[in-house]
Amino acid sequence: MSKIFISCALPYANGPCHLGHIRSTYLPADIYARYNRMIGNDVLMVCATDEHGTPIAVKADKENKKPIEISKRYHDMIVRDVESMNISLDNFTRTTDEAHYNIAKNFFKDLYDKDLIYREDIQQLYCPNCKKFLPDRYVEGLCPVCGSEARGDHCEKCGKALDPTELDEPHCITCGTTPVIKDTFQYAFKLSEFEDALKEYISNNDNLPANVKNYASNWLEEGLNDWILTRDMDWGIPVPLDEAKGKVLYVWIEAFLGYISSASQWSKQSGKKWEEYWNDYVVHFIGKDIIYHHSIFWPGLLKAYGCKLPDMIYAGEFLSLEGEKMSTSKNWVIWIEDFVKDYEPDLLRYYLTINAPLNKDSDFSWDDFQRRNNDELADVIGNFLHRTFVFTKKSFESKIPQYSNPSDEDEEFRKAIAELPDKAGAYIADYEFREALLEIFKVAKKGNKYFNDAEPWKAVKEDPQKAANCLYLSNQLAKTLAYMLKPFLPTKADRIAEIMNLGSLDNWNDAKDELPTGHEINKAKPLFKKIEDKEIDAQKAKLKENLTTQEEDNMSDLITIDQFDEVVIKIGQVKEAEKIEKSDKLLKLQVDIGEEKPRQIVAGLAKFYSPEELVDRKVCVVANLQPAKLFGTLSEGMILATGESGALLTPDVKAEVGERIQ
Ligand code: B3M
Ligand code: ZN
Repeated sequence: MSKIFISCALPYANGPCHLGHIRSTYLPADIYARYNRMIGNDVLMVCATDEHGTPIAVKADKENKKPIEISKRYHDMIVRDVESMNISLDNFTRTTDEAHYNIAKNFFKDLYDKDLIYREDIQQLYCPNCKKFLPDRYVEGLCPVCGSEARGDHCEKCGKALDPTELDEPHCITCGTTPVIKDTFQYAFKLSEFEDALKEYISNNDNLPANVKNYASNWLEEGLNDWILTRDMDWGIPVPLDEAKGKVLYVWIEAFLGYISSASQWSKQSGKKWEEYWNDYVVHFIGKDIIYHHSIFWPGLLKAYGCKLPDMIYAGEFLSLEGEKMSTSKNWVIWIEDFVKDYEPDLLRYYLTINAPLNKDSDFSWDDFQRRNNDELADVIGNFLHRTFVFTKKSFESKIPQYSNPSDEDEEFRKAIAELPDKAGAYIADYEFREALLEIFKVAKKGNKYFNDAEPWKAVKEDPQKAANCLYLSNQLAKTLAYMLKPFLPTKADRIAEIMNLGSLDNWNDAKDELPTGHEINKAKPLFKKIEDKEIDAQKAKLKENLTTQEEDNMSDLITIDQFDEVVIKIGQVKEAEKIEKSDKLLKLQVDIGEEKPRQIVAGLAKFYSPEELVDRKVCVVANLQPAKLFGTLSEGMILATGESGALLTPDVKAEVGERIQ
């Protein structure tokens, strides 16, 4: 028996789960974990939400909330989504957990004390308008390697991990300003010292799949730079050094340690040692966009710490949706929450597994989902099971009949059933989940053909032993299918087990024992049903509708005249102006826009104008903005001014107060 440490990449707690998360990471990890438990291996499967870093901080800024409020909200949603898909994690924690903070700080200290982390004066991007450093996702621009649009920390297109200063045409994501370069200091990890060790790890590890090996060796050929491990930010784990006030650990270094903190939390609860699992066999399931981090940074850190390196890194390729790249910002996405409202999770688990091998890109399309559900799950697997159960009840009093004087066809079919557990198991053990499911499907298809050819409904009168043999074997296959489907479709497999009185399906090899003659089964209800065209049409329409509303906001930089028309800009005149206490940016203005009462508007003009300078000035006012409170003061509009210099837009003298700009 082996002990196996399985991890799923830590989802950022800045959004719920969609189909892509499930396909690339959770589902393959779950299939692998369930299978291994069934063959008697001792599995520890962990994950956590990744709650620091700019993705969450940026979202919090946008929503005017604290980062922890954002991460808690999405942590809860992610737990809900993962549970709804029946992902059998042994522990799921958070990187904001106190124990995680301690593990991360100690890890940093360990490397620092070994002189593997050093202080370095560096230059970083700084937004002169927002007056802050722009780490990672606070900046976007063009990837220096492939030229696509990229975030400051990473290019999604080519997968390269980036430093924001490398970006071409960078801009601050908060205000759009082109950042300047400013001096600061950070702490760097001597990654370059591990270049040879990493080369050896990647080239000598035959287990690593081709995509991981190829990416990693290409990057290694370019040579490794040291890796900056800290950031000037508030949100994160403080760097555990007195001289490093205001600095936090870079989210990636501590996110990796989330695997460890989740496992150690589990150890505390279970009394078992997670280290035994790590030291035996470790597999990380990740998406292909983070191969760089897992094949280079993480093994580098582990080497430095003096720990065993992962045995396997399995990287799922991308999932597109209806032939287009998924995009959460464009809402071109199917959320798990929505999916499981309409369909059982097993149907999705089936589709995402059978549709393409994990190491190839795959596409989710509603038509294809319907086709596979109807033609494969319902027509082949469901139909085979149902006719077997119904016929057993009808003609054999719900008992497994006797098998004797088998024909060649019977024996050939019996052999195919007997061979299935080892064949499918070997594929799963090799991370070839689709191949395993195809093998299972193939035998189910064979079962249908065998049943048709044997015509037990006729044979039961003309040649009762032939019918008995047919139902004996069909029930054996039904039983085998229950076991084989368990890692893939756990709920449906349990339903088959209930119908057949199999008990719990926790031992893969029990599939090999034939059910004895006389074993009684229960009345069956159909396990799979067909999905109608009109449902699929509705799903497709919903997807498009969601996109179009979002599309107007996000898809293009151009707006229509109608969209422009939604913004009501009026000529106003400042009647009163005063400073807002404790703010060096804001002024409180009373502006006449031709309405009964002047509007109170809070404007970020204090740096550029004194209150006196503004009184009586004519200005342009966005009049239909939702009121908001700034520094506790109500603001009922916006004064137009330029970003950097704060220059007011003032109309020509002839403009009348209250006139609309159009
Ligand atoms: N939080 C998610 C991602 O980039 C990132 C993974 C961390 S795994 C240690 O997909
Ligand atoms: Zn800015």
